[in-house]
Amino acid sequence: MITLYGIPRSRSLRVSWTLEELGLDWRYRYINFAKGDGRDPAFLAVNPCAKVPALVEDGFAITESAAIVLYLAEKYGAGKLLPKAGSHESALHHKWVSFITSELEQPLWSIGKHKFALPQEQRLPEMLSVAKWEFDKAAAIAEQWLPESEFLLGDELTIADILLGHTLLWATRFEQDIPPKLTAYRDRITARPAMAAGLAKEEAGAA
Ligand SMILES: N[C@@H](CCC(=O)N[C@@H](CS)C(=O)NCC(=O)O)C(=O)O
Repeated sequence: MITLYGIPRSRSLRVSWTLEELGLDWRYRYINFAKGDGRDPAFLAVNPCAKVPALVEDGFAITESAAIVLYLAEKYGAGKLLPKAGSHESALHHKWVSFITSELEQPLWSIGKHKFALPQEQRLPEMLSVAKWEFDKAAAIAEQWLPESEFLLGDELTIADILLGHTLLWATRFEQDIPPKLTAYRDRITARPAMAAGLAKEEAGAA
């Protein structure tokens, strides 16, 4: 049995979306930080960092959104969602995953943290312009790298698309402009039924 611990629209959406793309059976556990779920010893045993997403599969716990979705694709993808290991496409896939989770996501998350996520006394308004400058630079590079194909690695959806699609959704949520090709890509990728299905299951679990 697979259990996903998450919060709707957080990085757990990367995982619920992947689970749905793979057609897996899974259950959801909403972590309500406001109600103290983050301090629940049972949750801390799953993720001592007290963050979401976390996934438990038959007693095996794994955390870090990118690691979770890569693991799921390797184990259950049967050739879907990942290029062949050792191929040039796989090298490019690794490049995108690193770029998305470091260069693009981190400045964006700094904006989120200093706008709303950190405790009030830890927020620094001056961080916002620095993080925006860094995010805009990374978004311009992604715009330049974006291929003409439907997906990042050609004609098939990969994990990198799920990570980039989710990160670009966050950009919109955090009120950051993104360049035109990336905007069209975001709209196309996030219109996938599997993303809607993952989000709907998380929202129902949180209701
Ligand atoms: N690098 C981690 C980041 C996890 C993370 O920061 N999750 C946020 C929600 S998207 C969280 O749980 N924040 C709660 C907190 O920091 O207290 C990943 O990709 O899974």
